[in-house]
Amino acid sequence: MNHSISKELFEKAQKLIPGGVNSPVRAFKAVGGNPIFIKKAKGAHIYDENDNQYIELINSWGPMILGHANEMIAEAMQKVLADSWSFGAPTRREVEMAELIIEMMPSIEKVRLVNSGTEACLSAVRAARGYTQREKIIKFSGCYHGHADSFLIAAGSGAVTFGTPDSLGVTQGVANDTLIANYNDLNSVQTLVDANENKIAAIIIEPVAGNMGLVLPEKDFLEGLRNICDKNNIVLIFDEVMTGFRLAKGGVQERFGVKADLTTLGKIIGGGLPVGAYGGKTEIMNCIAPAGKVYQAGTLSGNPLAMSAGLAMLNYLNSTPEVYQKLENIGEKITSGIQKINQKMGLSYTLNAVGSMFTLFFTTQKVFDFGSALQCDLALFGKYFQSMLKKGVYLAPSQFESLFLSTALSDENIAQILDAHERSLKEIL
Ligand code: KE4
Repeated sequence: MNHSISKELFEKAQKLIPGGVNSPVRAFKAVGGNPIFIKKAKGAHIYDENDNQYIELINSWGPMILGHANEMIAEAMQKVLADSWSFGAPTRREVEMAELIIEMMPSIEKVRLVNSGTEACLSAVRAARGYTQREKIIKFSGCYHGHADSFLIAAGSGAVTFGTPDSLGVTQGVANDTLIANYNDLNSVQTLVDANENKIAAIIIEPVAGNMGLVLPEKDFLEGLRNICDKNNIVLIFDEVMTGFRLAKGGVQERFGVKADLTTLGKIIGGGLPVGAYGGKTEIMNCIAPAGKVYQAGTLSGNPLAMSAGLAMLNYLNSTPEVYQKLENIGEKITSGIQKINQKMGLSYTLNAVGSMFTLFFTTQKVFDFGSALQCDLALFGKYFQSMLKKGVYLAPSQFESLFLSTALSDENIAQILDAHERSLKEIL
């Protein structure tokens, strides 16, 4: 494949933009080589600047669940352009969006719209701190909630009392209020809660984790968190930025039957435009200004153009329940096809999957938390990624990411993906 234009653009971009990209994962650092620059996309395909075609398994990291350039969403945006698209004042569409989110996610009684998943998560934590008048939070290693300072924290030496910054520019002062637990390990949570009695405002978690590769909650893990939060008056925040409206109409909470006190949303909610949201119990959300004393604001929050795209997306998902069975079927066809090929080749790589999300881990060990995900052979993953790219299949450029399927994937696309998978394994092993 000729990637000459992407290469040229990347050289220029690196002189103008840090690392040549506007978000680190796009730089292909984890898989080597230069990133490809996307020119356009339609349905299940994306095209780079040299017009190479790829079958798309990232879908903008989740939002394009109906495939690219969906006509219904495009039309919804075109309809409003003539009426202007940003006012910085309340609009009807924001009320409709709030009503729809509350209908689709029953644990959400009140909701605030923002512009990204990061903003949703940092605001939800601030709301929990304001509501409980407590300062510390617990997050889980391997979970990602955006790039707010409080989340860029690793387990520190004083692990039960404070974390340590995981990024330059994050202060120890901030890190002191973030504690790190292990995914699927309730004891690690209980230990932190016992050592910080009445000091923990919130536990924030990806209820199905996608940012260490896909990791599922083990039986009773989420219920266990719910119980710990109820017993200790801690706000349980489910970060459903990836899973909301994807794993079910009501996200993980519907699929697994455990309700959060606050939920954060993003990606699909904007139909591909920048939208995030956080919401939950009325008594917590009423702490948010101007109803309460927790300040949070945003020039483009609830932006009317983004609302038109998001409303078209969510109204479709809300009124077409069969779309979720279609996503399950597509996910099942791809993952069972991969497993069959691996078994035929005598390979037992771990594949974690749920609905339209999955990760093939280059380890034969079970992957149930960040420590086990780190066992993967990252060099081999890099070779696999590049081999699949050459065969026209566009995967997430990191072992520690989930793939996101869309309803636009046809049986023919799936056959092409499986053929590329088999040929790539033969090439790299
Ligand atoms: P944004 O600020 O990127 O919209 O959302 C942050 C976020 C919050 N919570 C979860 C569970 C997320 O997955 C994300 C963002 N996801 C990454 C993919 N791992 C976005 C891709 C990127 O960083 O470029």
